[in-house]
Amino acid sequence: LRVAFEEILEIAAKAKLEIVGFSAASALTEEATKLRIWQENGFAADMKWMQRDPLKLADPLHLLPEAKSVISVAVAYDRRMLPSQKAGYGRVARYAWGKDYHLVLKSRIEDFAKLLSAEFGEFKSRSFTDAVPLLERAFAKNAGLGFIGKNTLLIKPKLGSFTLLAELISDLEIENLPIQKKLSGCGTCTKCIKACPTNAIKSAYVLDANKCISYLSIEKRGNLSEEERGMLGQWIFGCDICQDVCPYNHSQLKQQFEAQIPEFGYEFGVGPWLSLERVCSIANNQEFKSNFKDSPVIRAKREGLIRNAICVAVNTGYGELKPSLEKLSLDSSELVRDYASWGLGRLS
Ligand code: B12
Ligand code: SF4
Ligand code: SF4
Repeated sequence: LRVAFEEILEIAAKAKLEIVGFSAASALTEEATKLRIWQENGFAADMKWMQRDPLKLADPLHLLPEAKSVISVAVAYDRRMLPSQKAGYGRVARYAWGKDYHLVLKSRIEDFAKLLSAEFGEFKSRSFTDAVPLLERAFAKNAGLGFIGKNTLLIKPKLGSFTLLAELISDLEIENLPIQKKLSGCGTCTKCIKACPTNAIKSAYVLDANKCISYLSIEKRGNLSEEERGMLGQWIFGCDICQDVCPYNHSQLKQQFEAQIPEFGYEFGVGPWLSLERVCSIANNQEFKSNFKDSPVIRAKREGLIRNAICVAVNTGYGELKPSLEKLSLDSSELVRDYASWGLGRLS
């Protein structure tokens, strides 16, 4: 099925998707090589899904053999000024302030696909956001949505990097594609590399996940070393430091919430700060799931989030958490018990 890109843009606008670009559904061999080097350096840490064959991660045909195009979409999330820090709270990265994007953005893309098929007839497609074995940023960059910054994030001039990516891979052949404008990049700036408190950005464009607070607080299961516990600082879930310092994001911080997807506003989720007491009072996995079923925070699991909360309490000297830690030292989870005892020791 052949369709002109202008027609797709019109339908995307109806689906309330404004930042949309197109690229061919073919393997990105150069990117696959960079990914292989990254894997060989051990920078994927324990993320099994990032240790897959690089040629697969760089090739959308593995996801849809009939694919002809990748429609990439970027959506801004909550860019309001950060409300000031409260004692006894851990900081949450912006992308996780509101409702879970895996739910909201995925269904937006699916609605978009339905509108397309209502207009053009049936076609083969699959939609994804984040949870996909594909180099989403590389495809978004090739689709003209932005450039890759030295912090490895996709940056769109005039919008910054506080965006989430999604894509519709389909057998639509997209015609009349405009010639892409050459985007400016980072230039001589190295602010993100210098600001990263754990030196996780090894060199421009290369991130070692083992050292990234986002990895440690969200993806890493089980125990953290003594050093890693300190590395979390005040972050209970994710980290925004290498984006907060980026000049492309500065003019983007707003007083008012103006996002395409209202559910990304912090009123729809856990917000910028999570109470350490609240996290430590979650009695079991079921209660954890019902508390966070609509939030990206669910990814950390109960044990992980309590572990992080105790680290934040220790890192910020929040002794008021001790009564909760007393209770947790009798918890059914060994990891939680260990962290509770460690926290009690450190806060005494
Ligand atoms: C694994 C993963 C992580 C890991 C590893 C991050 C990383 N940089 O690789 C961890 C858990 C640390 C992580 C953290 C975050 N993540 Co994440 N993550 C992913 C995931 C699943 C895969 C990323 C990936 O492919 N990594 C592998 C490396 C090799 O890829 P890469 O860094 O893009 O490498 C390319 C370039 O850097 C370049 N390159 C590599 N080496 C070299 C060398 C030179 C010299 C040059 C020029 C280029 C170059 O080529 C590579 C191949 O294209 C994607 C979703 C997806 N399926 O793509 C989301 C994704 C990248 N994450 C996202 C987000 C929001 C985050 C966080 C901001 C969340 C937070 N606030 O805590 C942080 C940001 C940390 C950071 N600075 O990157 C968004 C980013 C949106 C955007 N605007 O870019 C994505 C796209 C999810 C989504 N659908 O929106 N994430
Ligand atoms: S997310 Fe935080 S820890 Fe990870 S690279 Fe950026 S500043 Fe460093
Ligand atoms: S802080 Fe500077 S170097 Fe880092 S991504 Fe932004 S512009 Fe690029």
